[in-house]
Amino acid sequence: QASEWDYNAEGDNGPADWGKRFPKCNDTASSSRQSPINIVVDNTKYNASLPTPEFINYDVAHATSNLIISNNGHTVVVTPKYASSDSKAQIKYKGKTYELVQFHFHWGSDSKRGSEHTIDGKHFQVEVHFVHYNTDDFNNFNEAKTEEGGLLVYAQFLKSFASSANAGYQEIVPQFEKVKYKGNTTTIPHFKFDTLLSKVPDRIYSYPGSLTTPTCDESVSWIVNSQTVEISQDQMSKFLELKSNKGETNEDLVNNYRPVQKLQQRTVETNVP
Ligand code: B30
Ligand code: ZN
Repeated sequence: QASEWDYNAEGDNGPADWGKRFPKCNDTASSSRQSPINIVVDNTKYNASLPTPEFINYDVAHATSNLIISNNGHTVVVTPKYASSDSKAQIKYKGKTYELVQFHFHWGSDSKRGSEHTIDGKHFQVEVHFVHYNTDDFNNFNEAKTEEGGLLVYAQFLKSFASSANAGYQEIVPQFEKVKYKGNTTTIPHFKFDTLLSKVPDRIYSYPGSLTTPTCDESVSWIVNSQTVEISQDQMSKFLELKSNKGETNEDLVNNYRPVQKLQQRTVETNVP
C-alpha cells in the first residue's frame, strides 16, 4: 500500500477506514471527542469568562531563527528552528502556556471545501493549524500529544478573495514551488507570525477535541477563530500546484481535510454573546 492513511473516499485508507488501523480515530463512543466538528452557532454557549488567548512572541521576527517548510505528502508544514537564545512563540490560555511547534494547512480544490471545521455547515477554502504543546506539564510535543490537556491548536480560516497578495502569507506561499513533492523541504528566515492571523479580539470558539489525522489522539484544546483572513487568488493557486507524492505520478495534494465528526457530549463555548 502506498500510504498508511489518506483522504480518498475510494480505497481502504480514507477517513472512514482510519479507525480500523488507528482505533483512537473512531468517534462512536459517547465519550469520544474527535475533530474536526461542525460548529452550530445557535448551539454554542456564551461564556463571559472565557479568556481571550494571549499570543506571546507572535510579534517578534528573530534574525537568528529560521523556518523549515516541508511537504510531508499530507500537508505543508512550517516548523520554527530557534537559535537557543531566541524566545519562542507561545499562546497562554486558561492559565497554561503552550509553545508553537509547527503550523500547517488544510485546503480544497474550490471555495466550497477545504477547511476541516465548518461553521453552520459552511466550509472555508483553507484552514491553518497553529499547533502548540503545554510546556507547563510536559517536556516535549511527543509526550504531550497523547495526554489530556497536552496540546492546543489555534485554527485560522483563509479565503481567496483579494486581488492583492496577503503580505503575511506571501512569506510562505511563494516557497511552495520549492516543496512541490512529498519529502521536499526549504528554509526561510523567521518572520512575525501575527501577520498570519486576523486581528484580535475576535469571536472564538473553544472546545475539547483531537488531532484531525491518525493517530487522532484526544489531547487537543481547540480554538477556532471565526474571522477569516483573505489571500489572493494567485496565492490560492500556489496551494493547488502541490503534489502528495514524489513525482512518479501526478497526484495533487488537495482536499486534505477530514470530514466533521460527531459532537457527542461536548459543548462549544464562545467569548462573544
Ligand atoms: S492537527 O492540527 O489536528 N491537524 C499532528 C499535529 C497536528 C494535527 C495532526 C497531527 C501530528 O503531529 N501528528 C504526528 C506527526 N505526523 C507528522 C505530521 O505533521 O503530519 C506524522 C504523521 O502524519 O504520521 Cu503526516
Ligand atoms: Zn491540521
